[in-house]
Amino acid sequence: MIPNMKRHLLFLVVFLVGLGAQQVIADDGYRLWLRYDQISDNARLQQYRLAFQEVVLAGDSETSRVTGREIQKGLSGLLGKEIPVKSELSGNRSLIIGTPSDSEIISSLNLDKKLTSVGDEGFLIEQHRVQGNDHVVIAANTDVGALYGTFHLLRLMKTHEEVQHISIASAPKIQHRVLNHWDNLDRTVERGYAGLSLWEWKTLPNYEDPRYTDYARANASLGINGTVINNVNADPRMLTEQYIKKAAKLADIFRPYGIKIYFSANFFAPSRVGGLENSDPLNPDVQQWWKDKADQIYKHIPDFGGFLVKANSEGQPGPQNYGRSHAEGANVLAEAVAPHGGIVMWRAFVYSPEQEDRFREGYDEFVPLDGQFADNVILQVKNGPIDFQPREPFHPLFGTLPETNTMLELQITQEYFGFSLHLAYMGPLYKEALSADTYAKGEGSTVARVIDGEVFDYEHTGIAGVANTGRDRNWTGHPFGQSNWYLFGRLAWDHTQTAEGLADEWIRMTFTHDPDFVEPVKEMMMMSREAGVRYRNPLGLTHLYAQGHHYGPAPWTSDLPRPDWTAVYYHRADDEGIGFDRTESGSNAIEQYAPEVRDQFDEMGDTPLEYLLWFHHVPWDYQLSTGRTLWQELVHRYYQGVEDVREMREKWASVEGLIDKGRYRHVEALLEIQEEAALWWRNACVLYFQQFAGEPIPEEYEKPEHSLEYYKELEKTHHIARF
Ligand code: BDP
Repeated sequence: MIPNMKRHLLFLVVFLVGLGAQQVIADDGYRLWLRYDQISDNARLQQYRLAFQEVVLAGDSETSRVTGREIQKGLSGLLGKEIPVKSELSGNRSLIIGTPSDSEIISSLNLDKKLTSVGDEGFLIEQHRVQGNDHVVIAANTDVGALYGTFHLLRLMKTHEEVQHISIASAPKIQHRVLNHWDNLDRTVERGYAGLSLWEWKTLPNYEDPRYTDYARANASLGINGTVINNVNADPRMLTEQYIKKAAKLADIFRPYGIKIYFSANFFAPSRVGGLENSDPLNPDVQQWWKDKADQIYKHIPDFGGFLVKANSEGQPGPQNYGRSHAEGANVLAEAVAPHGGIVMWRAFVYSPEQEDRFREGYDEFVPLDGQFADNVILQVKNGPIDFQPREPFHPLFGTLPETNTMLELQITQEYFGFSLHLAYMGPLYKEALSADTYAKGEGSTVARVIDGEVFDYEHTGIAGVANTGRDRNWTGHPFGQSNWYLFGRLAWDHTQTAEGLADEWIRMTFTHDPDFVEPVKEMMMMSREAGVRYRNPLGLTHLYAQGHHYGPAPWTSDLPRPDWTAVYYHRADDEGIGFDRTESGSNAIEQYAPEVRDQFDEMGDTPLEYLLWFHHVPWDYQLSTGRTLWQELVHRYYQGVEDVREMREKWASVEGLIDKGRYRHVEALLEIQEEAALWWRNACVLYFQQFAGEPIPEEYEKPEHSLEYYKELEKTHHIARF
C-alpha cells in the first residue's frame, strides 16, 4: 500500500470513530422517553445489576413476547450488559413477570386479593422470596397488565428510583384513555405541526412501517389504550372497505400493546359512501347500514373500539339535519357496535350561530338529553366551554350529566399555544381542568372525579387527548412537545399525579439527571403555560386569535361570516371597559354552574383575576386587588408574559453544555421564535386595547416597536401564520 493511501485510511478510521462517538452523544429525539442508555448513577447501576440478573417471563401470547422484547432491550440498555430472558427460574436474583394463570411462581404467591383490586389492566410490583432468594415480581391479571408493569419498572429505573423492598399496586382510574388524531386521508393533519400523518395510507396494509410499532410502544409505556386514527372532521371514505383493511393492519400492530383503534365517523356516511338516499337516523335502512358496517369492521378488526363523532358542529353533518336529536343520532351508531362491545364517543363541541353566547351552547344542547343516550355512548366534552383556549373555566357539562357517561377532551397539539414552535408544558392546564370543583355532589366533586366515574357512577369512563404527533423525526416538532404527550398518558392513567412530578420524570427520562439541568428546565416548563396565557389572553380574555391559523394576534377581527368567530365577540372592548358579561345582567351563562361555583364568579370584585373578563365587562379604571386599574393590570400582564419568555430563555441558556448540542440548539432557537411571537402578541394587543382605554402605556414599560397598523398587516402576511 502506498504511504499516502495508508495515511488516508488512517484519517478515515479516525474520522469514523469520531463520528461514532458523536452519535452516542447526539440524540435526534426519536426514542422519546424510552431511552435505554446505561444508567449514569454508579451506585444505582450496581444495585440494579445485582437485583436483575435474569428475567423470567411466563406466557407466550403476542403481548408477552412484546413484554419480553421490551424488558430485554430495556434492561440490557440500562444495565449496560445483556440480561437473558428465560421461561424458568434459575438465578438468585431475578425479575419475574407474568399472570397467575401462566406463571406457577406467581400463582404460588397468593396475590389473588391484591390482584383483584388492580383489575384487568393494573399490576403489582413487589419483592418476594422464592426458592430461598429475593426476587422482584411483576404480577398482573392479564398480559397487558404485565406489560404496563414492565414499562413502569423500566421508568423507575430510568429515573433512578429505589427498587429494593419495592411494593407497588397500580391501576388506571379511567377506562378509555384515548388519543384523537386529527389526521386526514391525504396525510395532512388538522392543527398538526409535526409533519405529515403517521399513517401512510398508500402503502398500508402491505407495508408495516416500523414507526407504527414505536408509536404503540410509546403509548403502551404510558397506558394509553386507544387511538382514533382519523380526523373528527371525518372523511366518509374511512368507512369503506379499502380503508378498513388498511386500518386493520394498524390494529394488528397495536393489539399486542393493548391499544384499540377507533374511527371518526362521518354521520352522512350512509348516503355519501353507502349509496342510501339519506342518512336519517330514524330511517330503518340507515340503521341497518350502520349495523352492517359495524359487522364488516369487526370482521377485519375483532377488537375495534368504536366510533368518535363530531355531529352538527362547524359544518359537519348530524342528526339535526333531519330534525333528530343528538341522542337519537348517537344511539343508532351505539346500537350497531354494542353487540361487539364497542362504544361511541359523541362530541359535545357544538355551537350554532344563532345563540347569544357560545359559552352556553354545549350545556343548553345536551343537559335536556341527559338519560337519553345508550349505555355505550360517552359524551366527549372539551375542558372548557369555548375551545382549548390558554385558560378557560371548566365546561359546565361536567357535573350536570348524572345519567350520561361523560369524558374529558384535552388538546395536546398546540393549536392555541404557538404550534410546535413554542414551549408550553400543559401540566398546569390539565391539572387545573381536572381539579376544578363542579360541586355536583358537594365539595370535592372535581372534574377528575366526574370523569373517573366516582361522582355519578358512570358505566364507561374516558379521557381523550388531541395528538401532537407527526412524521417529524422527533415525533412532535418541538422537543418539548413530547412532554405533553407523556403528560397526557400519565395523567390518563392516574390523574392524581402532579404536573411538577411528571415534568421531573419526563426531563430525567428524556434528557439527563444532572440537577443543574433538571431544576431550571423544570422551572421553565412549569412557568410556560402561564407565560402563554399572559402574552396572549391575560385576565380571562379569550380567542383573540387571527381567524384560521390561530398563531398570531388579531383582536380587531370583526368581519367574518359568523360573529362567534370574531375576536370582538369575545373581548367586547369599548370605551367603557372590556370583557364578556356572563352574569345575570348579561348572558347569565353562570347559571349553568352549581351555586358554589356561581358564587365565585358572579361578583366582579370577588372573581379571581384569571377569570375576570370571562364573566364581567369591567371598566378600564376599575381598581383591582393588585392596586392597579384594569388597564394597568392588563398592560402589566402582557409585559410580564414577554418577561416570562425572556426568563425561560435565560434558564435554557444556563443549561448549555449539559446535554447534546443538537437538542440544545434546537430549543434555543425555538425560544427565540417564541419571544418574537410574545412581543408580537403583547404589542398588537396593548396597542389595540389602548384605543378603547384611552390611557397611555405606563412610562416604565418599553414602547411597542411598531404601530397598530403594522401589526394588523403582519397578521395577514406573517410567514408562520400564513404558510
Ligand atoms: C377547533 C379547531 C378545528 C377543529 C375543532 C374541533 O380549530 O380545527 O376541527 O376545534 O374540535 O379547535 O372539532
